[in-house]
Amino acid sequence: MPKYKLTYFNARARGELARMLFVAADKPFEDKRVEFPDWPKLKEGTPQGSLPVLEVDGKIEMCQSFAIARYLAREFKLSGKDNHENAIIDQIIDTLLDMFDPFVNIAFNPNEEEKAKKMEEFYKSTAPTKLGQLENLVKKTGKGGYAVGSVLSLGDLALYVYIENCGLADKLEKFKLLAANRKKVEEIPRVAKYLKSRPVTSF
Ligand SMILES: N[C@@H](CCC(=O)N[C@@H](CS)C(=O)NCC(=O)O)C(=O)O
Repeated sequence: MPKYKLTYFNARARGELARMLFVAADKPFEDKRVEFPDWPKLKEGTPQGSLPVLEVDGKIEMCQSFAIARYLAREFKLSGKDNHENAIIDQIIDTLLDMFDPFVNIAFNPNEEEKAKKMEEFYKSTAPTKLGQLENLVKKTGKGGYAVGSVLSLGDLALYVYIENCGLADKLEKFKLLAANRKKVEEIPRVAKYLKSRPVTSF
């Protein structure tokens, strides 16, 4: 079994999907959480000056959160069963990013007044539009509560993490399939245990 080390900040954000893949697949990994004051001196030693970074057996080192997630999903048999299912998972991921990217831009806006106005607009317009598109994808391709096909995949875990990252986990009343999908993920005993014990962070 390869030795995995995931380095990210002490936050969920772009690191949590890889963590969830390890947990769902029951693969041990070192969960290295860098504190923000320690980051500047580590930054230069990373492949692109950003986190997350994944190391495998101390030899392979890669960055870019979704390259890491797809790599782990392929290793752990959590990608789609064929090219078509993988394309649907990719559509889910890209739709989630269409939602997460504007959310991050707004969340880091230093102008508090503008931030509040744009955040309101995000929850009123961008988020429901994107959630509606995701609900349609799941409706078309998921079975028995799963997002794609009838088994757990990267698609389910990406939905779980990025819906939470955008502060939408408790705003799914109108999106029944997405809500049911969240429940499906939370019901996996290893995941349930992890969700209860993971560090509590604000994002
Ligand atoms: N597209 C990259 C973005 C990576 C990224 O922006 N990471 C942020 C944390 S979420 C980071 O390392 N920020 C610190 C910095 O850029 O110095 C990915 O998905 O991994």
